[in-house]
Amino acid sequence: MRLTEPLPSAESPLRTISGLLRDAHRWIVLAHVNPDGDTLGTGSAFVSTGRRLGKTVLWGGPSVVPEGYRFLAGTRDYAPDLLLAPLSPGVGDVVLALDTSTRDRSVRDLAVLAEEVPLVNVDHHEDNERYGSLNWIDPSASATGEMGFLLLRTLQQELSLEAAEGLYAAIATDCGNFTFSSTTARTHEIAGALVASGVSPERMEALIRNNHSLGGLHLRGRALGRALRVGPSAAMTWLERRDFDETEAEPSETENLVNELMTLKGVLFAVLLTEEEKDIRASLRSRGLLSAAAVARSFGGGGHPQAAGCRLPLPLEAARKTMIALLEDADVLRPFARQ
Ligand SMILES: [Mn+2]
Repeated sequence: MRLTEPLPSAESPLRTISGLLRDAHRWIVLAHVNPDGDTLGTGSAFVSTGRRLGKTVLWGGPSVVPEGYRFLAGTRDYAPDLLLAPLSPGVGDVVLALDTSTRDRSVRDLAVLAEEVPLVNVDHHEDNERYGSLNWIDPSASATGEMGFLLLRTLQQELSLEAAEGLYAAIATDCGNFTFSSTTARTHEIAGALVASGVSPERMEALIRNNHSLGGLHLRGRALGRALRVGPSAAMTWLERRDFDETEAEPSETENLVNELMTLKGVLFAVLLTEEEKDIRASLRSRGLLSAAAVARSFGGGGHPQAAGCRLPLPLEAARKTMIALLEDADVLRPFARQ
């Protein structure tokens, strides 16, 4: 396929990274904590392509793969609670961190890597800490999957169907099925190339979205039933620990739930608070002037301007009050001016 945008130039990290991957004997592919479709879909594509290229490929991260993503190739060998030290990384190995903006979101012992082992950090989060020995950060990419496509295509002309499905899952989940403002012509061109190579959008939709448990549906119902408007243009809801216990829903059932709040007319900012064992996890979405990433950062979190997350070391009630106080400030919630 022909991309209308030029391929990155020779100085691009793309060429250096693909050279490293080609020369390495073993790839260690890392996903971030609480993995989502982007880190897992992109990882899956690297795992299957690496194996076809004759590499030894290990894949893992700090958490388990949520039930809903187990359709991705290679997830059966995914190592949860992965540590690098027992793998004795050395010359001939490459460690690839995908979609992981900070060291904290990766495996616990990332620091054990010796200087001769390249740590390649491929990500599209603007606030990426550039902790790799090689960093390719492209905030214009709607998903790390877009970058994965460009990388893998330099390594292998024809992607396998399972690799193409992984990349499609990564992109479709991270750009809200091609509806978020991060979606560009390049996003569609890459998705188009993946469809041309055999990916069925209908099959992917069924695998990705139509896989909730009844408990998960009830859990979402509880959150939606509590939704409230805050100030002129924000919405908020929350889930308590007992909601998970009583519905027997997996924590991953809340993925994308916060986006439901954005379907309320006039809502420019949405917050989902989830009570966890030690603190409250906040998922933030924005399509106004108030950056979700800026709010997340003010609580020690991070993300993208339109989608971000953080943790509040507070009881649920206090977390709710904190967020309401912040969102009642109407000034920061005006919509983007039309260009
Ligand atoms: Mn991502």
